[in-house]
Amino acid sequence: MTDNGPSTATKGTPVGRRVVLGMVGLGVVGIGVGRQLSEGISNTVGSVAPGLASVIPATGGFRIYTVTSGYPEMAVADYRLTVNGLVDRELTLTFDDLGALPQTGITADFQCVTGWRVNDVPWSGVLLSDLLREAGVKDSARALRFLSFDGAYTESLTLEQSLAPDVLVATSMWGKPITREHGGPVRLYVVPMYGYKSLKWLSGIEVGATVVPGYWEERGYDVDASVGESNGRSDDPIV
Ligand SMILES: Nc1nc2c(c(=O)[nH]1)N[C@H]1C(S)=C(S)[C@@H](COP(=O)(O)O)O[C@H]1N2
Ligand SMILES: [Mo]
Repeated sequence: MTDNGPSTATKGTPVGRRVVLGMVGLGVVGIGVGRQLSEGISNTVGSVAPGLASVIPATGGFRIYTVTSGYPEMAVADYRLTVNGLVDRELTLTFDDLGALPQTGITADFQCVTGWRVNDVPWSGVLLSDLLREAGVKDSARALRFLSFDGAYTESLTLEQSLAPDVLVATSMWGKPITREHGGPVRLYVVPMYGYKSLKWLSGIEVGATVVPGYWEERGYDVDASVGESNGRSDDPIV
């Protein structure tokens, strides 16, 4: 019972999601139910009034999601990102290798398809387009598939979406290393799309010929997750 994610009550709500939504309505951090019950972590913030969740420094208004029973842990020294498939050069990058590539900072809102938004989050890391230039994308490539070292979550983008100037392989958030709960050491941040595109605990990028729908997309969410133009929502665009 630890399914969390982008569900809304109107669309194929996974088991467990409503429970979590009920808690976040009270301002509780929306962490996995199993972890919460077994470790009681969110109970420490359980009495915060609605709207005050942003005062919790650990999450700053984010609700922490995982589709597994916890948050995978990876020491920075052990971190590897593989880039393979339809590329000229397959890459296996360490965290330091990522740091040696051109660094880009992006400050933008983060919007989950369930309705919560965190304004003006500063991220930095390597633009996905810069990474793809390193690898060299073959002419036949049309899509990217992203893998998480949680062993369960996947995501997708078209090649065109991947080359946008606001899609980041992020290594820092709010000027600090990305925490384990937020998907550290490395996660995606896809500015123009709902949060489910921003895969946490990024471990692999497969360049391919066709889009392979990701975890929530296999469960009914739109493959094109543009904010305000997908999933039947009309949120303001993210700028
Ligand atoms: N690996 C993984 N990545 C994930 C998710 C997840 O459950 N597992 N949830 C997604 C969803 S639905 C959202 S809104 C954001 C939430 O990011 P946060 O947990 O840092 O708040 O992560 C996205 N990336
Ligand atoms: Mo989400």
